[in-house]
Amino acid sequence: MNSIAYLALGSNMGDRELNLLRAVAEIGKIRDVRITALSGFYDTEPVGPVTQDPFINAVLRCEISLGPHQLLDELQRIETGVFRRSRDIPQGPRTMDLDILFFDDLVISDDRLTIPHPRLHQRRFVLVPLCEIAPDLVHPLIRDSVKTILDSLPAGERVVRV
Ligand code: PH2
Ligand code: MG
Ligand code: MG
Repeated sequence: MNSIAYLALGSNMGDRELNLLRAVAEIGKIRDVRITALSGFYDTEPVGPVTQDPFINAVLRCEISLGPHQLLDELQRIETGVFRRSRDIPQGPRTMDLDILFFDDLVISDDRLTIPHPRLHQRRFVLVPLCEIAPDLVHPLIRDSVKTILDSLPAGERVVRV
């Protein structure tokens, strides 16, 4: 295990908490991935252009000996294979959304993957659970800790621990 990745989990369709628990179990089953921290689960107001139901969100840390694109392949396999998610409305409702937030301090942008996740620094539903498990983690582009980034956001959408 030679890298550390932080992943965001989100669901706003079906049994949202059960979906997150199932996703954590599936991520734990990936060869070459070991989960080393899991935040609490948060009930969060939907953010973005689409009117939709509230989400449950969480964040986890894992040790991993896959590359970022191999990890993306595994997460997409879980989204489509386990949760039967099909091509859906961008930023719209979903049974499971698994996003890579950070992968070591890599900065990547290609047609499949942008790391760090391009909107994480604006999203309380990511930063609040992330601060629970890694407040001192430094964003490699912004060069501030996630705690500092969260503290500098204006009061925003509802994020409540369940
Ligand atoms: N995901 C989105 C769009 N909006 N809002 C919340 N609260 N949580 C999410 O995970 C979320 C969202 C698209 O990925
Ligand atoms: Mg997402
Ligand atoms: Mg996604």
